Amino acid sequence: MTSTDLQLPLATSLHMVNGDMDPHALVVERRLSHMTEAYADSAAVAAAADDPVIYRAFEADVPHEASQLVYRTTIIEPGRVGAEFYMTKGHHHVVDSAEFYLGMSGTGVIVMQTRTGEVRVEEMPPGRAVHVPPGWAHRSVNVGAEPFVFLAVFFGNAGHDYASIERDGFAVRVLASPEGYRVV
Ligand code: M6P
Ligand code: ZN
Repeated sequence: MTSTDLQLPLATSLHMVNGDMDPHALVVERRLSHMTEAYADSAAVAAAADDPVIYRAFEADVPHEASQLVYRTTIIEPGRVGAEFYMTKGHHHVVDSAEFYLGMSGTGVIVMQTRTGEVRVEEMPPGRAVHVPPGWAHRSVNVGAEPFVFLAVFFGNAGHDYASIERDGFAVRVLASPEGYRVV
């Protein structure tokens, strides 16, 4: 096999504060209307004006195949729906497999939960890495006043399984409190 049979290395520039990725192949944008079921306070969902963007993600041009490492930066805007901070939908992987997270800027936490209901919450300040083991659903939450930006790396064949989280939710919520946030 010659080197021309191989995929070429890919280099991208990640902006450590605003999460931009150059070049990127895909942008995910989720507004409140895409995830109304995620928030506990349905009156606050109904009262929210202008269907705000909750988060965006930039993905590098890596094939979604086994043996590949796909990576995304995600930018969660600061804000709340009622007392609940802006957050990602959250998902399991279709193929149980690990994910690597790295906090880049802002103040956020990652909520992880097994299918039997065990929960762990980790803070992700800039420079903090979290290994999400296979079998743990994961959701990220912006608990600060600035955008929360992080890097996520996952296997190309992982797949996103949203259905079980849409149906059952997470066992805990991250709410505003006088100390900043509380997990209830
Ligand atoms: C992180 C990773 C991605 C995920 C994104 C948004 O970047 O976990 O795989 O797509 O957050 O989260 P979600 O897919 O749950 O909306
Ligand atoms: Zn994932």
